[in-house]
Amino acid sequence: MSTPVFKNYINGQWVESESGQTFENRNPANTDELIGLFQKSTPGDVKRAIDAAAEAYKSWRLYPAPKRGELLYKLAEELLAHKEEYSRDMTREMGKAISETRGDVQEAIDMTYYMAGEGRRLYGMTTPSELPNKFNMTVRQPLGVCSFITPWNFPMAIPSWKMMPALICGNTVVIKPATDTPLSVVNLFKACEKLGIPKGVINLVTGPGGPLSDALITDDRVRIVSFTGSTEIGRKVSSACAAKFKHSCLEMGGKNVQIVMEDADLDLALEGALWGAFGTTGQRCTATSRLICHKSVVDKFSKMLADRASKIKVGNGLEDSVQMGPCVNQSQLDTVLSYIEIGKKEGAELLTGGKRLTGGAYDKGFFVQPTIFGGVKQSMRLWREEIFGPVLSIGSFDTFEQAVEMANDTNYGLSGSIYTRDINKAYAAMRDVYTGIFYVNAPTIGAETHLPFGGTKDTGNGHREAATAALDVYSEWKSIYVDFSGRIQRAQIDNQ
Ligand code: UN1
Repeated sequence: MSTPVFKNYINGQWVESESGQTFENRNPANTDELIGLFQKSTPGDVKRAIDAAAEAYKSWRLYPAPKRGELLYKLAEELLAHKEEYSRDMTREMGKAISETRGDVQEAIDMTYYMAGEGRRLYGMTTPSELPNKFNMTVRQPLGVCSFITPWNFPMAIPSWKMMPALICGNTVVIKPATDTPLSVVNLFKACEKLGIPKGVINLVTGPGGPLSDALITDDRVRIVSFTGSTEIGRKVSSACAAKFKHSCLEMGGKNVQIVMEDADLDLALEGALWGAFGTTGQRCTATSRLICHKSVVDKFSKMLADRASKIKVGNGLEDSVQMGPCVNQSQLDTVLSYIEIGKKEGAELLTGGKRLTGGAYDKGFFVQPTIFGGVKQSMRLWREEIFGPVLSIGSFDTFEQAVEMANDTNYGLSGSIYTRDINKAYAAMRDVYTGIFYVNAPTIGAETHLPFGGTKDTGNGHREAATAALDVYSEWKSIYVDFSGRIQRAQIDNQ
């Protein structure tokens, strides 16, 4: 069978890059499997995509929002109809278990339905004027062209978190998906293509970051850049946007903690920790990376965890019984293995895992064992740095106050969780752990699309994705004053 070649989508057409070059997308569970060739685009391709988006914006912003919502509603139906196919493609290009890629596509569907409904809301306010015979209101206005640089860990969900609110607000879009997972965004665009979204409203350009990302950020016509990825790259995006006063919406790293109190239901906390730490091979911004236990239960709980983690079935995510897929690529695997070495050198105790999986089919993919370190101290790199892989670090505490101090002892602030039966401690933790997302008796992963998603400190830049919070990212307030008095009235001066 010949290898499929996928194109860019610019101004309503599937087109090749002007470079005439492509790059390979291979299955991380079996690198012999070539999924397809994708366009290795150039800044010139990006410029054409922005040209199209800028032109389409002129009429899309005037297209009634409820009608934009109808298109999104149809898109959600289309995604639903193709859910299984898109999920299988996603597992092939990204590696996570099929049950999880179904969840990823479902998250895109949920977001699309949700934003479709917003087409009939997009509420502003009316408020009294301080002057007689004058009417005041606020309306949301779109920004213009939006650039999206999206990650590989949620290949369809995260692009949809950005695209759907942007579209419903009346913006146009250029998206550059991660090089490891372009097929899922191609699938999203294929679904869009059938619905009659006007040409130029959505545009897709594939290829490695660097010059492409620069072109997406620096073009004067781009009003906002939304990026999900590492804090290191996010910092560069932020500075480049700041130089031109563009908006940026950044979702970056995490070092999420699960707190296990002495009164916790340990069986429940165990299921939460396993799912939080090893779901998606630990490659979620929300993954449980640190687990802190009351000292009276830490030994028992660590043993329970190590025992269960060692039994997790690792393999090709398309097999139903597989619970954990591979790392997404060689460099991610290398990072994980290097942190395992760092952990050992720092003196943490390796409780389970710690090795690359080899032999048979494992040799063709980027598989690593679910890994747990005990005795992790706050000074260690294992505690402080985001690993983005299936490595869990366990520490212990004496008092609740110490647990909160430890939970907050990180540069990041995305998600956190507490397992306890003590309602007072649960409420205190809800208030005092400084994150954008917090769970009680549930793992650190699993955010729903109608609540704001994002984090504090180095995780974000104050914005939130999803929910109505996303509308605040993709629209700007306009305050409108209508004076029907027929005379000049001067605010703050003659309002008698
Ligand atoms: C991410 O890891 O970047 O809350 C997104 C969750 C998912 C989204 C994670 N719904 O774990």
